[in-house]
Amino acid sequence: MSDPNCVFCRIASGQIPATILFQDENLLAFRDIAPQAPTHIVLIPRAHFSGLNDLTPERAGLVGEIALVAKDLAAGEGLAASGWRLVSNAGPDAGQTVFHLHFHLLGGRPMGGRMA
Ligand code: D5M
Repeated sequence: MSDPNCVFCRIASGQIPATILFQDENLLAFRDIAPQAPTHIVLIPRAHFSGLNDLTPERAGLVGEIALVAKDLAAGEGLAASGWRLVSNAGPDAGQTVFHLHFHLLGGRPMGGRMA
């Protein structure tokens, strides 16, 4: 369930520091190291799997949990009215670089029609 070579597993286990904003037994949320917007938060399950390409019915509940935590974090960042985006890159063409399921919570600037 954890990959010692995975940067997000290492953040989840405390081996790599991160600015952690939320954690419970299933999930972790922390600020992105290379923010693409004034608010850029990464949300992950603690369980290691590559991303949406490996989502199974058994794991699907994690996505709902992530969305709920994202909603609360967005509100805490003052983004509820201005708007925010929750996106997961699945595979190389989408720009996925870390192969542990994660969602980006982005906000604090207009994004218009751009997806990221
Ligand atoms: O997004 C992977 C994201 O992970 C990218 O926005 C940078 C972020 N990242 C990578 N390493 C770290 C650490 N150590 N702390 C915080 N954020 C990190 P992708 O969708 O795979 O391109």
